[in-house]
Amino acid sequence: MAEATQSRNPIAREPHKANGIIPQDWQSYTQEEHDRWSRLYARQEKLLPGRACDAFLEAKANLQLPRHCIPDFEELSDRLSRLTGWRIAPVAGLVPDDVFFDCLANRRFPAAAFIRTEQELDYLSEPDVFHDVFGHVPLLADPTYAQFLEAYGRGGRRAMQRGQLQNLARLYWYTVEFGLMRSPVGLRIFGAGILSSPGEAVFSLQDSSPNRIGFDLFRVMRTKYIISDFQQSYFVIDSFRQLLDDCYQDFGAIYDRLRGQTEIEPHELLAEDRVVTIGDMRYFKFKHQ
Ligand code: HBI
Ligand code: FE
Repeated sequence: MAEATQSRNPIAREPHKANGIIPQDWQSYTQEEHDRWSRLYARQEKLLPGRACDAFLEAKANLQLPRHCIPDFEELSDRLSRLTGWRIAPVAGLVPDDVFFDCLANRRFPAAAFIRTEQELDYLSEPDVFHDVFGHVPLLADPTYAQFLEAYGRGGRRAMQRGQLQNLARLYWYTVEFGLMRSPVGLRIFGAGILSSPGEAVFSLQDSSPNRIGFDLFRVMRTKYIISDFQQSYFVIDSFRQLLDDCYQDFGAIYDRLRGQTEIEPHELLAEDRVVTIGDMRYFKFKHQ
């Protein structure tokens, strides 16, 4: 990661000079890097029919997301912006929270320009261009999802002012990154962290280990999460409309109520949960024994 960040471009080493946004410099990708994208794409494409939500599969086709080379962000942004006004802003890696929220509030999605190394093909801890563009960008073409993410960005500024970032980050984590959705034919994936991961695309839907729990905003904001492994609980929304309606409000009153509440452990189930499946935690017990 550090290596890739440094090689791409001088501004990447001093991101504060450009608010973290850098030129993508598409010409500088090597053939090996394009080929790596191609292999990551092919691997996910095989797994996602019947697992990813329809909105994702349709948007990916509508956007003509390139399969054989790393997308040119400008070209892709031109197609995306005709659909929902969203554009992709190339960044060197994680940007500061305030920049991140400002981008989202203005329908700009910060996407890493670098691609993971060959050694990190299966997992890397920081988002790269495959995670950001393959995982996140297609759903930005869905009008309801597009509106949700913009509202999330605006909520981010308010949460920062109120010192409530942790609660808001949990909402992002359990929806935008690791969310599941009901469909008439079973659960489907919409979280980008799952859509871009071969292991978790299967685990999140088919493994007996994790809990799958009906989405509840207040509950999710109380729930801790693990960053570098599969999730112990996944939350299931009914639709993007439900997600948007639940979240299209000032969270001030919710933050006030949260102050008196205990946090919930990632594996914990509550009596009031709308449980879809109770996990046997097999995977986590094995890992931590
Ligand atoms: N920067 N590029 C990038 N991508 C993210 O997902 C991201 C970020 N900065 C901050 C951040 N996420 C989190 O603080 C939010 O999820 C709350
Ligand atoms: Fe992400």
